[in-house]
Amino acid sequence: MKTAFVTGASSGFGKACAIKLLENNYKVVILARRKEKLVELEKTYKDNVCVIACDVRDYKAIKKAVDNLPDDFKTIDVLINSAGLALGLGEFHNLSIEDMETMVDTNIKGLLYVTHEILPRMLENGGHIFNFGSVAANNPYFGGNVYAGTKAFVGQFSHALRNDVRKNNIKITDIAPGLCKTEFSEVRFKGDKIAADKVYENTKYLSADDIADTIMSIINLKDHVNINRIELMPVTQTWAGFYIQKDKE
Ligand code: NDP
Ligand code: 8X3
Repeated sequence: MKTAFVTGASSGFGKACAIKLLENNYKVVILARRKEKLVELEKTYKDNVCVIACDVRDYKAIKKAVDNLPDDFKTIDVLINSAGLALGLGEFHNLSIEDMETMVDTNIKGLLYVTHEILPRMLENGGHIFNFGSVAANNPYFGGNVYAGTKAFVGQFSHALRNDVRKNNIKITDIAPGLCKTEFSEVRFKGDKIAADKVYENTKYLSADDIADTIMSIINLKDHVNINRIELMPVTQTWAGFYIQKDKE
């Protein structure tokens, strides 16, 4: 039986991926801050689940949790770095320092902390790391600023890291989704459900299950195939083009 380690497993993509992996006969370590949400999964999948209630921004806690994984969860075959968030959708100069730091600390440093501790467990037998980037990394939009920058980091880090571990049979995939309904917008708009619902109003968006299906099909590719980066959007979503300020002659 293979083992996966999934961050952000209390909601959205992480949760959907954890369930998909469990349904496909994986043991899964599920990590997020909200223990009560993780325990729900544990109730269903019992011994095949190992719960870690932890903040990815806390390096010492991550290291301790990984160092103390139960014996039958110690060798990790698949790491899914899904923990992440956007805060706000306004001008950078109006973004609070706290929100800026939360995005950088979670999306960049948290992902690095987890990867740094899990990667050594893949060096001998190989493995597959999925990092959640975003369409925001390469498609600038108003208010994306810091969030988009963190996701560009994820994309570049994912590519760069491949060079370090090519000899170890470790695959790395930057998965970059577009519009997908999860808790993402509720978090971005700080619990304003009306603003969050507006994002998905009257259109067809991706589901977290679409993303989990995509990851599962990439996992099931032949051993010698690495998908470096996959960007996916609903059919309803395309690009907005350039804006030109017209009152500046
Ligand atoms: P959700 O808000 O539904 O899930 C985010 C998950 O991250 C939750 O499980 C949350 O758990 C966890 N998380 C957040 N902060 C921390 C932290 N400090 N420590 C540990 N866990 C944390 O969003 P999505 O599932 O949609 O997002 C998953 C990833 O995909 C994110 O990186 C996001 O940026 C990216 N993404 C999302 C898109 C979308 O449209 N939904 C599109 C493109 C990329 P808890 O609060 O319990 O800690
Ligand atoms: C989430 C998708 O377009 O809101 O990464 O940035 S978007």
